[in-house]
Amino acid sequence: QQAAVKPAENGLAQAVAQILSSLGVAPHVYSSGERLVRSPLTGETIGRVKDTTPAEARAAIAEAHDAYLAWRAVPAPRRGELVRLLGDALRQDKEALGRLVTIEVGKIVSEGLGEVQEMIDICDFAVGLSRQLYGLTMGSERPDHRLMEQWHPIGPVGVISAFNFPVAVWSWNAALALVCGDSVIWKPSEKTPLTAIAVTALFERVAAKFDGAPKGLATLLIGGRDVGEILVDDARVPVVSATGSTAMGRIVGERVAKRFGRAILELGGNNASIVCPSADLDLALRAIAFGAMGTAGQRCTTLRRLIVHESVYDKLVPRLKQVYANVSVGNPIASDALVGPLIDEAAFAGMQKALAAARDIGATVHGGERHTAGHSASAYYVRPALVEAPEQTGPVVEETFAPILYVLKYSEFEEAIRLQNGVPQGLSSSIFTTDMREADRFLSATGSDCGIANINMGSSGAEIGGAFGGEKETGGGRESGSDAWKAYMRRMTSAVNYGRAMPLAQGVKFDI
Ligand code: UN1
Repeated sequence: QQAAVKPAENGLAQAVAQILSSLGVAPHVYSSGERLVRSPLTGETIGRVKDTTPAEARAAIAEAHDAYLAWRAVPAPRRGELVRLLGDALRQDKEALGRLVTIEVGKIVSEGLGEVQEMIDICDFAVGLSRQLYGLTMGSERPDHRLMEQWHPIGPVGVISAFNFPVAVWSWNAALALVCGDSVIWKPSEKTPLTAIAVTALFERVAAKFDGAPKGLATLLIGGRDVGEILVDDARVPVVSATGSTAMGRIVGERVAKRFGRAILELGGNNASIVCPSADLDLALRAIAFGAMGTAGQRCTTLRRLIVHESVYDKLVPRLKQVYANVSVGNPIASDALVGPLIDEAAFAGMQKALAAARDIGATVHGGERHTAGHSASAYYVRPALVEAPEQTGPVVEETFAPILYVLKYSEFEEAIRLQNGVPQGLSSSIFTTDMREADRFLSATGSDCGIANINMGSSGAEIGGAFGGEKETGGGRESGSDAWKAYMRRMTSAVNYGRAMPLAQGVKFDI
């Protein structure tokens, strides 16, 4: 895959061309059949890419399958060495790649860099993991028998990623899959192909110098839904890891299940924080601000609901209103604004629709308006919205991928837990309290029903060391740390008879 930029097109396109070439992507001008890539910072076209054709996609999957057949025979620690080198290359190119993330997605500079750091971290994790792909041994019930399990490579892993973490999500999957002995086929969001092309070029540079890395070990499919469907339906791809909306995941999950593949789904979140009477409000305020407004509300872990005890509501909410009214919104490469643009016009329309629905249920909306002064007409900058909602209904139970924080009031702790769990999604959650009973209750079986539950922290910004994902409509998948690697391998259970008799399990007799 090549990225095409007409150098004279505009200043931002020129900057992108420079970054791409520093990352080893040769500029190339297409004359036809191109997909335009735009930057949400200004709405300008920053590149042109060609979609992968169905025939090319099938050929790439075949090549990835061949690559897996060779790669699975390479010892795991040696596979880890390739991932170590990938991490080194990412360290070297962190600035350039982070900047490209900022230009293509609109994240502020430190978040663009943070995303690349997340890639480096998961590479480090995977290198260690390459010597720790442990199976168990069990006591056999039969004399002179050994019972054990091993974990083996499974095949090409399909990765479908969303625009909001255009490179980190690939790395959570790819770094693990590669040490597990799998190849990787990536279908990034059609909104962010340039960062994907850059990362793939960087990987190819590393792999080309690595003795024993087969061609097609990590490949890229560019395009929209039709290209993704080819990946989802291909039985040569035993695992498909998909990040994005619940609507997308429902389709991917069903289609992958139909052919008995394994889907790892990381879908919508409608994450809440509970603020208890004993909370440290200064600390909570900072955590809430980053959780709800960071990444312009476009993380799946973004804080979307705040459940505040009535005794602290009038202390906390006026302070929050002030923060919302004053937070800097703007182009993150032209200023040090903390809130960048929404990804596109559709995201803006979705936000306005949710705010209108909130007014319909009697909510009071603070902020949420578009900032146009000094911005191009095709860039969508908004003031984050703080919405005091009378009850948890309508837009409050939905995920809108924009900076909207719904604030609800509670009086009894049980009610707060009920509200926290009373939405279809189950990704992340948190509680602000200094009461140890409340804190531990929140983490217990009868507390939060989410995949992630934090104490005195926000809902977003998880470290790679833990398993990442959530329950209910979030899809149930786990990626990244802990033992998430097991989803990228097949488990083999083996019994070995080292005796001279042939006892059967469960005491069954069958004497011939
Ligand atoms: C996502 O928004 O898809 O926990 C992932 C976080 C990040 C990952 C977010 N480490 O917010």
